[in-house]
Amino acid sequence: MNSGELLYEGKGKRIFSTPDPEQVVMSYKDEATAFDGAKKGIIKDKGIVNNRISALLYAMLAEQGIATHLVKVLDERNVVVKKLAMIPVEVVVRNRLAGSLAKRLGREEGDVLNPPVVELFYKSDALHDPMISESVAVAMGWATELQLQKMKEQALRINHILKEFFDGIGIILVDFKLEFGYYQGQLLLGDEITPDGCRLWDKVSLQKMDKDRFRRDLGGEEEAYQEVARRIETALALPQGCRMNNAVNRRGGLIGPDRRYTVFKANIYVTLKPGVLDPQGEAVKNSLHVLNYPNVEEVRIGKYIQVLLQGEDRATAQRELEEMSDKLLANPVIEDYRVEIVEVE
Ligand code: AIR
Repeated sequence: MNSGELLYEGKGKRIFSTPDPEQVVMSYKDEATAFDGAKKGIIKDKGIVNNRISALLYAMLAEQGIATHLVKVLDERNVVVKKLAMIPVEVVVRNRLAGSLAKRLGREEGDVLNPPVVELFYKSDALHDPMISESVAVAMGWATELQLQKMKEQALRINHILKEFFDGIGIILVDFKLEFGYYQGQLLLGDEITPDGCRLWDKVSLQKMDKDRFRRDLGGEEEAYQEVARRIETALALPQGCRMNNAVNRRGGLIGPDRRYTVFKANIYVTLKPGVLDPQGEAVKNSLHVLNYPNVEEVRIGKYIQVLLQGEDRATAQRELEEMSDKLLANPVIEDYRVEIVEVE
């Protein structure tokens, strides 16, 4: 699938070059690792499911004003992203006590952390991603104080958005890890947000729906990841497994696996045919006269309809919109309509 050069291979993804030096392809693998690579395995179709989950969440975050590296989904395992200069600092946000923090404090998992905790880790498998302070990151030249402040701010905003979203699909967002990088001077959210890098607990049963199932040999990781994807897709009203159609990404126009879609925004103006009586217009005209606008000669009232639709090309979209107008949006016996595609995203 990838014709580009392999630039980097991580534990969960490969990065390939594209003809555009500013962009790369991120390719999700089924391989699962834990404990910084010490434990290895395969979670069937994890790459496909993670691609779906991450692209949907990033598209949602983008809609809420979070700048991310996502450009477009290529196919079921591959996305095009902006090529970032990565900051080797992992930002972890925690809403509940779990994982390494629970261990550090010698406590059971589960307590609510209020306000949420933000922690920084140095991204290094060899060193097992040690926790670092901000001043270490600054002194080592990994990030400036200002950059770290922006990263933490973004991380908390992302937490706010995701926590609420997951809550709505019956999932507790316990904690998660983010990575950031720079692109043309701009701080962007990079990497992925998937059950590989989040702790997700079912709100009712408190069952784990994330990589802890694999880390702790609980089994059922494949089903758990699928269930997370299913709930996200249901919440975003997407046909399941449709692999991100455009409904979620008005900004970037996500692309499905086998067909290329664009989102078209259309304005449809429906007006009465000349000569057709317009009682509503007449009434408004009379009222305007009463309000002391005696120079109004005629008022004719129409409808303005906005439609967002996805289509393979503009001509097809135009044809479909005209069909819709004929069938439903206008009454062709007494009304004219004009379809105007104003924006192609
Ligand atoms: N994480 C951190 N480094 C790699 C990953 N995947 C994620 C974990 C967990 C959160 O960061 O998946 O959701 C906190 O991890 P920990 O081990 O510090 O408790």
